[in-house]
Amino acid sequence: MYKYRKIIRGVLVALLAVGVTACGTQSSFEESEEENSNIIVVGFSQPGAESSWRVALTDSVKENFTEDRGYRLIYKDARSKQDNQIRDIRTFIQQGVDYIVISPIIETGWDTVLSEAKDAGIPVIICDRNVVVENESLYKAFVGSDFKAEGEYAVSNLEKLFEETEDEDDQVNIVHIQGTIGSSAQIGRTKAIEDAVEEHSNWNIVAQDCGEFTKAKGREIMTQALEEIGADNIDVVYCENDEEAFGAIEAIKEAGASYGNAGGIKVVSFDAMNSALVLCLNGQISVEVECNPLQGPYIYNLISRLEKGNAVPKITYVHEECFTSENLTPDIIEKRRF
Ligand code: GYE
Repeated sequence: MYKYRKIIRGVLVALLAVGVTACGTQSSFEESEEENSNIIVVGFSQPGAESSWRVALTDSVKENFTEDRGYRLIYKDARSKQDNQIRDIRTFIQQGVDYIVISPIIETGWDTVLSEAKDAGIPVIICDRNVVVENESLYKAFVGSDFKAEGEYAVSNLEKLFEETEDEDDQVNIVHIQGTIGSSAQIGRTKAIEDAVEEHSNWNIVAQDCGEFTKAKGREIMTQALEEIGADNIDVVYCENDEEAFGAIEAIKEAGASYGNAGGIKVVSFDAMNSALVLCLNGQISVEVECNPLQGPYIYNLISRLEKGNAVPKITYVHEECFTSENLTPDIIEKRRF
């Protein structure tokens, strides 16, 4: 079906070319028809630009779907609203793109628009965060992170940091700054810390609020926690991304409290962007769980395979690691591309 659309578009573009170059030779017409019918159009819908992680994902996709490689990428930013994202996807369907790539803001609410894409014969790739739909045939493949595994990495490193405090009287008080509620990244990372609190009788979540994956919100939540609970009663701030961690650190500094491996509040964060790894190496952030935004090559690989008519795996998890000042080196940071 989408092949058919592509040929129609190629012919339309070629006819336009003929109109413009009515005096041109037959061979130039054939060339332009050939050229245009081979271009593969990909619509890429991002939920917003709330973090530098997301900007890195956008860049990675743009770098891979270039005209040189025979692609045209149409990029849309939904400015942090699911309604906008659904509207963007509908625009892609009307434009008759060949593929739709979506990083869904939250997991639910996609059944209708994905059915519309399926009815139009447009294959959909879900990237970064996942969707929960009634019928999984509504999308071809998912490529992104295993967020529960990321959370578990963070928890096992927290356990190491507090292994001497298994004593019931020694409480581990955690301020939990969540990401966008309902996004896969929030759901997996939250589940891991909530499960760990259940398992450790001396671990407590003393404050929990949504930081929307932004620095401003992270700072606001931490400022309030410091005021209401007091720095001496906070052992950990578990931030669901680096932006929130940067905001929380600003709030701690402002309150004149101490943090980091040397003493004070331990900061746990996700993404492991270059600038956050610098803070991890010098002990200001105690645990950094990597979330890999360089997903463009994976998506490119999936679409190339679909183009050849090959089957693709339903789920592809990107490679991710966990860093502390013990396994981090300046060399790793230098080589970091995000
Ligand atoms: O951790 C955060 C971003 O969905 C994995 O979204 C992504 C998250 C990432 O804004 O920085």
